[in-house]
Amino acid sequence: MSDTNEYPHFPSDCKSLLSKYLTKEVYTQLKDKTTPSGFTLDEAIASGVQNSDSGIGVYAGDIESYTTFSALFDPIIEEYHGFSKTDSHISNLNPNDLKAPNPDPENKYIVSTRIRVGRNIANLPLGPAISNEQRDNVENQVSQALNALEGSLKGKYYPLDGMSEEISQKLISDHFLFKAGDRFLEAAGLNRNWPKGRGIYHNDEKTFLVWVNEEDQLRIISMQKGGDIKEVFQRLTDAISKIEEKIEFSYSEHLGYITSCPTNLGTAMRASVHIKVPNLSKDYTRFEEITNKYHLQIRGINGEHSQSVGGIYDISNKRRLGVTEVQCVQDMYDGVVQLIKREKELE
Ligand code: ADP
Ligand code: CIR
Repeated sequence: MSDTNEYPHFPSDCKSLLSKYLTKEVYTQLKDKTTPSGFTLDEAIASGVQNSDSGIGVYAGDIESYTTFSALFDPIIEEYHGFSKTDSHISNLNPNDLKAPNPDPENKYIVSTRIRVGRNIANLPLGPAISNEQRDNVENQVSQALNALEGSLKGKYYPLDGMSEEISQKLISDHFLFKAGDRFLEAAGLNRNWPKGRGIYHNDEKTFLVWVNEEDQLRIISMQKGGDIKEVFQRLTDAISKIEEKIEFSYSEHLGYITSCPTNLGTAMRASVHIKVPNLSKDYTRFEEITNKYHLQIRGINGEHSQSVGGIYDISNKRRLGVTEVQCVQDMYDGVVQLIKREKELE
């Protein structure tokens, strides 16, 4: 991890929000501050300094990073989320408020639906600043809570440490498990002591999964084939409330659920479909017109920073903070309805 205490160099083609908002003045103002878990500005910016192709480029080491380094985080949060430092976040995880009849009952366009939230445990550092011992304690606490789940959420926790290469590769290519060695997370200190303390919990059908100690301490995931978005949301909200009976999550009135990457603050939710739009995606400008209008992000189908394969894209909500969970899923749903409509017109 770089810890230079000197204003970093950003190449002239660097477009990250870090390079935009880390002025020399802001750097000088913040460079000698530390949070209660000992996290520094140089650590917070290491990912964007080492990866000049970052979109954002910063990570928080603890909840206090967002206040200690607010001169940097506030404008980044404001630009990404359109959420100002005096706004408050509101949560709504009630699936009855979601209007989302299956937009593709014949399974022609939507390959699969996945909704995840990030969560971190209250009163502990986030991944970039957590100690090895604290990370192992998170793993114990979370795996115990998960192993006690019953009914359709019942499953098993599989630690990454000791998992065969064959099994982990299969879980990754089937879209169930996170990849190892992400360079953005590496530079942020999130891969320290890998693979210890990391793992995945899932039920037998692999419709409910929890990643442990990746970018966030928990990534709670509900997914299945096809486009029944409401069913996926219902399963997720049910799982979240069961886990919350055992574990208190880090939450603030202002920023909602606290996550290591500022793009995930608030709901920490990414609701996505893998959708086949081979015709529409040929006209990328038109494709982006629709995704921008509905506040959606386009990713490739093998996770963030990957490419599309066969005209299939990962489409998800971009807004997460200052909007409710129901609204995040509604954004994705409403945009997907339009994408399907447009794709049909082009067939
Ligand atoms: P995150 O969702 O945590 O932001 P990624 O973009 O890296 O992270 O995606 C994690 C994994 O989830 C990847 O393997 C990706 O292909 C898979 N995934 C995302 N959305 C879907 C979906 N709708 N259907 C199937 N797999 C998905
Ligand atoms: C970046 O800055 O590009 C990485 N740290 C990932 C940021 C979150 N992802 C996103 O908004 N697409």
